[in-house]
Amino acid sequence: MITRTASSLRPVWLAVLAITLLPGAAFSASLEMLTTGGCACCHAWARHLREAGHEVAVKELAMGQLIKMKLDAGIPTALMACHTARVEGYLIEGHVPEREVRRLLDERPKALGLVVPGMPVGSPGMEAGNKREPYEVLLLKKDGSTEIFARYDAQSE
Ligand SMILES: [Cu+2]
Repeated sequence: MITRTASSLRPVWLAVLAITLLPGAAFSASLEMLTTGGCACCHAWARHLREAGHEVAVKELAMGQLIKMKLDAGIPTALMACHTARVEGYLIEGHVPEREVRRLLDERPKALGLVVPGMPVGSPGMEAGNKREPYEVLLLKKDGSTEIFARYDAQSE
């Protein structure tokens, strides 16, 4: 009787242990990435998100449509990058590292989303060996202003 009780409790105990040891391991977001056809670095960024456990649906638009969508969404021209993703009411513009997307969804600030303007060498999807130019991840507010959300230093070799 005692043996039977112990063995029936074991799966529960293991599940509790797994949850305790792996916080956030089950976190998986569903993104939609809007891009133009043939954008290799956009797809490389999508792969970076998928490798971290997220789902990324890809929708290809004509360049004009994509830019119109960005403008309509409130992304200033100066901050635009190659692709725009949507996730849980936020916009992710450009090569934003997955850890910042995760932090955004964790902290849920009042904002349009995150932006990495242009396409910095060494950002996720823009890998070039171990080289990285310094870049910032910006939190884009609804009024068009930005705040530094994260900073990535230069790296060489
Ligand atoms: Cu790109």
